[in-house]
Amino acid sequence: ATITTVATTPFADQKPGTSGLRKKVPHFRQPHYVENFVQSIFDALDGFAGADLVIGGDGRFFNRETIQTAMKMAAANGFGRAIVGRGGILSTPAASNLIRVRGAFGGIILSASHNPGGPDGDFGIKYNASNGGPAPEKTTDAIFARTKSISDYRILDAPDVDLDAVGETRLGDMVVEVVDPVAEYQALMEKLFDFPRIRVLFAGGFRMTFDAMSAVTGPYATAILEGALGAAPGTVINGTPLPDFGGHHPDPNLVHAKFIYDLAMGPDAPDLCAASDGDGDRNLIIGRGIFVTPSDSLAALAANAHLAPGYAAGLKGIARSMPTSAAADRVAEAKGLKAYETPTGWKFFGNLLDAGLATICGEESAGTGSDHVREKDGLWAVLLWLDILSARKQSVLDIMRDHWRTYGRNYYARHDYEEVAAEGANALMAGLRGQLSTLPGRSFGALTVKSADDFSYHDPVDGSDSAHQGVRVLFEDGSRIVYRLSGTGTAGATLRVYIERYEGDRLDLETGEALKDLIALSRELAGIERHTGRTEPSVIT
Ligand code: VG1
Ligand code: CO
Repeated sequence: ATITTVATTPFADQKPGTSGLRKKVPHFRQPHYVENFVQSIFDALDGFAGADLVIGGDGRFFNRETIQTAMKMAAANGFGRAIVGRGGILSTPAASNLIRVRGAFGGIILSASHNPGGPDGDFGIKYNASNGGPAPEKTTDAIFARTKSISDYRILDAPDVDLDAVGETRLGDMVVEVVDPVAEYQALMEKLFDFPRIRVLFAGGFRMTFDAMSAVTGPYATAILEGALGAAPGTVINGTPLPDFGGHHPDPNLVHAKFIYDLAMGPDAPDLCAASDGDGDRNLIIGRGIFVTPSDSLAALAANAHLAPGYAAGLKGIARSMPTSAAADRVAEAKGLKAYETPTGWKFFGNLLDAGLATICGEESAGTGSDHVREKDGLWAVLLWLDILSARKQSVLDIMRDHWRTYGRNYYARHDYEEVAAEGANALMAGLRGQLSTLPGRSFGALTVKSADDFSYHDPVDGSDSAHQGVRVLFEDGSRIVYRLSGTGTAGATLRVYIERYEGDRLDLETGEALKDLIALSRELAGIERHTGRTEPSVIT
């Protein structure tokens, strides 16, 4: 096979967002678009000659084609081996694990996560470093800089590789190794959790429904829950990954996973309902009669993690993204652990995990994970819940009630205003930033603003600074409203408004009721209707 150098010109819009480059499929299918980005990744890296590269994705439309392109380019650029999931499948946490256990130089993960797939759906490419985690901003900035000056890329002229047979083949001088996407991941889970104890739980009649949303976790959940743990056949629903996710949004929230919410609230509710997203890094946890907000789930997992063998020695620290509720901070405080607050996006947890400063991390967007990999991990969170349930022999509802009695309750909601005009969204954020100096001391009904700022983060490990990570309005009583624009959308802008109130002993309120005045104020303060034309959010999570 020969290496071809192809002349190209830059695309202006290849700036990686919160989690890599995400665009509509037709956008990615423009000639040279994928190649430019992949070559820019390689050009931003150093010293990978002869090294291993993990490649895989969530199975969505355009996954296989892009893997072929990425493999041929990796071969032409001098990688020694590509490790690829069978069928092109690797969940994001499984890819992170594979990079780590194989000592790979890095990995290319193809996913647009919870966004819809198909010929007109979304697609994405991101690069993960040798620690298994999303490339830090220093690297994504270098990749972006390269996309703006690229003039050619290198690709091997060779026929496509068969992705469906496990084993080794060659692509020029590079070995292509197709691996079982589940095996290494399952082995890791068996190390972290008490599988025999969870088997006893299921054998005792514990019932569960796991909605894989026709996305990547199907094979993992089926092998682990129904296979290794003995959950009843049919526990995993929508377990076959489909290129278009069956036409649904593979987003495990109360809107797109309404089916399991209704199931959990219904008369024949299983003990546990759960779901994961397109690429397998998010999780939704609903016990019989109780939806556990992701922020609460992080707190409860941190409080109980020591019950699982992998965390029996206790935690080193707890990290959460800034918009995530402070429920986890209360657990950290009670346990004498350090709590970290990072900008949105898993890439900011990497340094804390690498340095041994934090063990468990989480985001309000249904992402929870630990130092076992360097991505959030949907199935891991479900298994940790199962391990805790099997150890405590209590229901999810009882565990959460007990948690709130111990730590108090952070009522929390996120209101998303999706696909609004970018101009209005930017004007709204500018308007908020303009109010930062005059807000402190102002009162709105019973609420008085204590402070207001635009969140910036100083990384305690590498000393880097990240500014403009979201506007925070903090009130005297500990309540807060946070505003930021999404960095993962592919159409227009999405405004996210995060609303939180802490209650020490009013533990049984309905969330909408508990947050009512803050919700009204969130709209008024930012002029949401004036700037976006919207009177109500499109999604509440
Ligand atoms: C969203 C979430 C963020 C998450 C990111 C990637 O980003 O808010 O918490 O890390 O998606 O998750 P944004 O910029 O749209 O708010 V995933 O599962 O899409 O890889
Ligand atoms: Co995801």
